[in-house]
Amino acid sequence: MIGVGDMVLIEPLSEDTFIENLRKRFEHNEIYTYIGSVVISMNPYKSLPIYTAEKVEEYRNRNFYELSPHIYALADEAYRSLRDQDKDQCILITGESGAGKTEASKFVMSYVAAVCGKGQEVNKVKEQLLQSNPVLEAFGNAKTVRNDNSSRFGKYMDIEFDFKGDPLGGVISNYLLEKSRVVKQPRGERNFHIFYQLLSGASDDTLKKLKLDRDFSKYNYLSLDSATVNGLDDAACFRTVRNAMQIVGFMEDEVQSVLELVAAVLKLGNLEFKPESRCNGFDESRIKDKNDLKEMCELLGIEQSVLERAFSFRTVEAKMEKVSTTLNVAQAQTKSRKKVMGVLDIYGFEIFEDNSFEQFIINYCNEKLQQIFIELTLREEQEEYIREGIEWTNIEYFNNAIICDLIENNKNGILAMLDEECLRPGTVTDETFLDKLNTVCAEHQHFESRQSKNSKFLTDHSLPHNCFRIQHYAGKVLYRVEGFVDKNNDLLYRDLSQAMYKANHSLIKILFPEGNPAKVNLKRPLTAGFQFRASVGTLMKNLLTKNPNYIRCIKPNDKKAAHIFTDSLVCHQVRYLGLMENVRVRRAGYAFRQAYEPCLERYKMLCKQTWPHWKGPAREGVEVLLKNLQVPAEEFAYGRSKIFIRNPRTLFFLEEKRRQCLEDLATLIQKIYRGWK
Ligand code: AOV
Ligand code: MG
Repeated sequence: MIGVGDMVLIEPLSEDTFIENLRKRFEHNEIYTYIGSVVISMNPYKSLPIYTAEKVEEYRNRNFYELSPHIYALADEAYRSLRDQDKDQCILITGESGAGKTEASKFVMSYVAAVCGKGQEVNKVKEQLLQSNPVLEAFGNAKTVRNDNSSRFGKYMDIEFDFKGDPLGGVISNYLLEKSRVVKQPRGERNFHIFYQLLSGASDDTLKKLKLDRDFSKYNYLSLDSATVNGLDDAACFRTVRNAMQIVGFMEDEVQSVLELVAAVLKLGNLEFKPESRCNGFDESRIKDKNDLKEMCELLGIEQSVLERAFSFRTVEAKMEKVSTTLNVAQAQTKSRKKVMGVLDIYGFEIFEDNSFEQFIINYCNEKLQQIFIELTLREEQEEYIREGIEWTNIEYFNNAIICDLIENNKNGILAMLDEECLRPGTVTDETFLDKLNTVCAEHQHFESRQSKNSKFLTDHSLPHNCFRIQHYAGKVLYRVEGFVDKNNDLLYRDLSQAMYKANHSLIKILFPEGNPAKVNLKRPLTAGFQFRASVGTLMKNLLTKNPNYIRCIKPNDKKAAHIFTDSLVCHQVRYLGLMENVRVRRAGYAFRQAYEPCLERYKMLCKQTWPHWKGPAREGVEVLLKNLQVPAEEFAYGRSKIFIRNPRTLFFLEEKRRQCLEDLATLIQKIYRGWK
């Protein structure tokens, strides 16, 4: 073992030894390290031979601490608890942009797919689950300065299993795609992968049908300074995506419709408008060069005059709706309760030079996830010891609940204020929103102590005039308010959606249901911020009903490079992720706990006094059992309703004894059986 596999065992424990251990392991390609049951994952930025079929076999059905740390051990543990103990699981993957979350989520999924169920029908389901990834990444990931394959949407996938642990299908929910990227990308970044993939990888024939040119420079929406990404073969990716779409279940004509839509978006980006004054005093815009418009209309089956009219009074962006995909394939056995494993892979915390509404939403989402970790791992664990009457010295940690509250509070949270501003009659601009924010937060700051949430809203006179700054758990971020109001309103003018609804194109019709004149809805659509807050709230509630498994991803350097370990960068992440506190809570505590009854039930065969039946209270039975097995007294503590075991090794010892006992029993039965024959 290189260094220490479980940070809980590190001696002496300090930030330095912690980081030194990570570094040592990283240098030897040991990218996984435990803190108890939490897996720390360092991004190696190179492919390692540790995800082979042999590795899968090695980790399959083994106890968590038996082998060296690996993401497969976590996946195996989660899958077995789901299958054998009927506990729904969730895999929570966190870390900043580029730390390796998406890769981790795919390793978990492929491991689970490799070990669960067999047979033709089941294999088909597995393939569909796995192949959803390339499709989603093509349309939802893009190169950013932080990550060449950055997720620009949040993804939560529930994989459903039957009572035997065979996969039934999956439900994917997507969270707020960064759609503004379609129209504009920051310097050094790209649009969504699919655009480049299509132009590079489609056959000449397909491109001709789509009225497209292979040359990126023909399209305004495709940034030129970074159109290709090192080591990324867009053409090959296109073939993978096409194939994946087929496996996931898109019919050939549906694939065609999707590609037509992609082509139409590129054409839309080329439309230029020139203002024209009319005699009635209104400004009207006219489209300069009509060829792109014509081709776009042909692709989408829209009458050119209809679209032109819709465009004439206002220029707006095309809207991409939030979609939720259901991949429910095998419908067999659905009567019995489904078991569920949720895998959450969101966009990681990010700080850019220029941060807008999108970063605000992304970072808010990360705050919420950190909150779950704090609640379940730091707070609840400590509270449980107190509840169970186990002696305990409290461990201090930073609780980011105040930052979440600053953003999401119903009354005076930033999102609520933004909504209020968006709904207010009169002239509403990004500046009026910022004024309001500053006034309200400054007022509170005046009255409340520095400990309040408003101390996380940083005001000082050095701020550029159109910005506000928040002290997030992972660092200070300066947000520029420009576009906040528009992006939150997320309005698509009705004349446009109605024009799109008239299209003779099945996909477009589905995408613009609000354009159906029969369904004119005069209610104001919900704001983007409101919808996001609500869906994140629902997600958090959902996650809290499941047994959490944590993967904490760490980025070793800022250069997307292998072999570089930047101490200061790693240290910063270790701090804000609360990993030191995590070790301290874990060390001071007990690695394993179980209610007395199931514990006695599982191990009672190891002791004559408790086998086959123990008549007294379960707690006393467990006491007798452990004494009998000569487990040292400092290894366990008796809580009110649970037994606490300090060291994982003790648990192995019990498990090993149990296994032997079962084996002996099996041999005995065989002997008796043979004797009969
Ligand atoms: P992220 O999901 O955490 O960022 P990714 O999972 O996309 O980050 O990882 C970024 C890149 O790091 C990948 O494209 C790989 O090149 C490399 N990488 C990560 N993990 C591994 C691994 N285990 N083995 C080899 N290479 C790896 V973001 O989506 O931007 O928050 O929003
Ligand atoms: Mg990602």
